[in-house]
Amino acid sequence: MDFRLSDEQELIRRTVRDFAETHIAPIAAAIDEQERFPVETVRQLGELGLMGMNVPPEYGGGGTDFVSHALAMEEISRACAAHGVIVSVNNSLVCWPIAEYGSEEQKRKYLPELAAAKKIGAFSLSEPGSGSDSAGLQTVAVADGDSYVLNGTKAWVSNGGQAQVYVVFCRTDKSSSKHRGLSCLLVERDTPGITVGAKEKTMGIRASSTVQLSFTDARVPRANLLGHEGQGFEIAMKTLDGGRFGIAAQAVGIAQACLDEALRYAQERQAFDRPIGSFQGVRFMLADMATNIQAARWLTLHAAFCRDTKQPYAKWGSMAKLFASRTAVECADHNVQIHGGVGYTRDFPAERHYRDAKILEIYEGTSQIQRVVIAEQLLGGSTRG
Ligand code: COS
Repeated sequence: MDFRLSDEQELIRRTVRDFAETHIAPIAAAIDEQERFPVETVRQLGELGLMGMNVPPEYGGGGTDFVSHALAMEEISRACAAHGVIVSVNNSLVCWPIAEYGSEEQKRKYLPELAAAKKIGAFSLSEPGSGSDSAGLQTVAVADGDSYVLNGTKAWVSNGGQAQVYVVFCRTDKSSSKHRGLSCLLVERDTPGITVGAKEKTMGIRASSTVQLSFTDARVPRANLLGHEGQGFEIAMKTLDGGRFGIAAQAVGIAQACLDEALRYAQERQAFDRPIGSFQGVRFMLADMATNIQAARWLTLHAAFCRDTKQPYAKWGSMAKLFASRTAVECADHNVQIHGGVGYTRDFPAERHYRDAKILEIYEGTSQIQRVVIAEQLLGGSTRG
C-alpha cells in the first residue's frame, strides 16, 4: 500500500494551488457579494485544462486520472467554493457522460469546446416535484420525425444560467415503469422553446449560477439522444456515482480553508494575555478539524483511486461525500466559533464558508440519499420496505 502521489499528481496539485491562490482566492469575496459568475477565471481554468480534465486528449481534454481531478477540486474549492461547483459540474456531470455514452459525432461536436470552457455545460435532472426521487421526473420528450418535442420544467440547474449545453433527463416512454422510461438528451441553449429562469437567490455558492429551465415544445434533434432510449436512469445514476467524490473533494477544500484560517486566527488573537490557540477549548476544535479533514481526504482519494483502477467505487464515493460534507459543515462552524464576533461579519471569509458548506449536504444527493446508496451496497434491496 502506497499513499504517495505520483510526480504528475503532485505537479497538478501544485499548479492548481498556485493558480487558485493567485487568481481565484483574491476575487472569491467580491463575486460572492456581487453574485457574479466568474467568466474570466473559468475561461482561464479551461485554458489550463481543468474544465475537462478526464476527457480523452483526442477530444480536447486533459486525459488525467480521477485522483488528479480530486486534487484539483480540493485546491480550487479551498480558494472559492463557487468555482468548485462550476468546475465539478462541467467535468463530472457533463463531459463525463458525453465521453462515456456519446456517439463519435456527439463527442467530436461537444467535448472540445466544453473542455476548453468555450462552452459551459449543465446537468438537468431535478424538477420542482422530484429531487431525491429522480425516477419521478415528469419532463416528457415525444418523438416526432427526426426530433423529440420536449416539454417540462427542470430545477436547481447548476451552471444553468451560463450554460450553452444541457444534459437533460426526460421521459420518452410513459408506458414503461418509472425509471425504465427515461432517456437523456443533449440540448443546446439556442433551441427555440427553452426559457432560462432567473438565478436562484441561494444562501451560499452565490457566484455560481443556479436556475430553473422550462421547455415548451422545444425541438431537439434525435441525433442528440445520449446512449439509447430508456438508458436515461442508468446514465444519471452512473454520472452521479462519479460526481459525488468530486463534491467530496470540494468539501475537503472548503474544510481546509476553514482550518487554515482558524489556525492563523488562533495564533494571532489574544485573550486573557495569551493567544486563544493556547486554550484547550480552541485546541480541541482545531484537532478535530484537522483529523476529520484528513480522514475525509483519504476517503475521497480512495474513491478516486478505485475509479482509476477500475474497481467498484459508488459506495466509496457516497461514503466520501457523506463524511466530507459533514466535515465541511462542522469545520465551517468551528471556524466561525474560533473567530467569535468577527467570524459572524462579512469582513472575514468564515461566514462565507459557513454558507457555502451547507449545500454539500444537499446537492448531488442529500446525505440521506448517500446513506441509502451505502446501505443498498451493504445489504442489497432485500431489506427495503
Ligand atoms: N448505477 C447503475 N444502476 C443503478 C444505480 C447505479 N448507481 N442505482 C440504481 N441502479 C439501477 C438499479 O439496479 C435498478 O435496476 P433494474 O432496472 O434492473 O431494477 C434501477 O436502477 C432502479 O433502481 P432503484 O430501484 O434503486 O431506484 P430508485 O428509484 O429507488 O432510486 C436512488 C434510487 C434513491 C439511489 C436514486 O434515485 C438517487 O440516487 N437519487 C438521488 C438523486 C440525486 O442525487 N439528485 C441530485 C441531482 S443532481 S443536483
